[in-house]
Amino acid sequence: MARTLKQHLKTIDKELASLILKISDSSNTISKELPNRMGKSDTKNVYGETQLIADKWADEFLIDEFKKTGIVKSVVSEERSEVVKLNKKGIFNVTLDPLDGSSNIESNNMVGTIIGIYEKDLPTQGKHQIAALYVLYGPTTTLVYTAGNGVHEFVRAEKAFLLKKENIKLPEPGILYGIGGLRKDWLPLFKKYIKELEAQGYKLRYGGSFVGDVNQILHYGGIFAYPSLTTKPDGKLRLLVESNPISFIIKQAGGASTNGKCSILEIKPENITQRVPTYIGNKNLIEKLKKLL
Ligand code: P6P
Repeated sequence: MARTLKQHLKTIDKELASLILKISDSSNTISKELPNRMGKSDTKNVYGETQLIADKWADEFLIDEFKKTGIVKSVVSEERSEVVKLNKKGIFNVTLDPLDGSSNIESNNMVGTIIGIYEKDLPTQGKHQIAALYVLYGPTTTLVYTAGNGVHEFVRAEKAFLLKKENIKLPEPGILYGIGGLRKDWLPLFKKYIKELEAQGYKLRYGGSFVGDVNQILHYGGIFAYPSLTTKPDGKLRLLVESNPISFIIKQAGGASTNGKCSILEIKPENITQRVPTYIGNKNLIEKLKKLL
């Protein structure tokens, strides 16, 4: 039988393993609860986006789960405007996007939970992550994690998450591209770059959830971007809770990320809610793009 997540985590720090395992258990509750948490709430998040009932519930549920571990010191969540202090004696500081792509729930498309784990206090550069993971609620529930020891994917079976793929590397040269924002608002040089990819036969795959779209790049190779737009120079994705954890995972899978100038993991955050133009995928594609931009 395939190794379980619990067995796989024996290779890393015990406390960190217990936190990742706790998150995997919590994700089972989330996938069960989604059908009961449909619809819009009457509040907006700090980004001015209407919060779905599922967004708020998943946020409260996960933050409560973190508190109960006793080892999480603080949480930065997409659904909160301030750092949430949990346990003074906690070891880990966590970034959280409870339900990335939650607008997809209505149409039963990909949604996922994105988590970054630090020992250093937040906000700090993404390169200080000691682990990152995401759970994808799709036809199956899968969990992808790195603790700086490569990227490993598990699929939720009856009693446990079972190892599906270990030490995942982005396939070269990759076959997909997925780009957010309106094409008419892309910067001219970026439009030129995408035209070249299309001429080379790259296929468009865009599902409206960062975590679902990047999971495709992890499996098939290529590039995902929510680029700088003429209307939104910083794009849409949040540096701390979306782009940093995913950039860490993709780097561990042999890929790269950039905001157009430097690796996303090097960016010194000015605040916990800042957005960042996000280009992420195969190293050769990112290098080519950086030269162009
Ligand atoms: P658009 C989801 O709300 C999200 O933050 C990312 O998961 C996703 O990549 C992006 O927004 C989708 O944005 O403009 O295509 O709806």
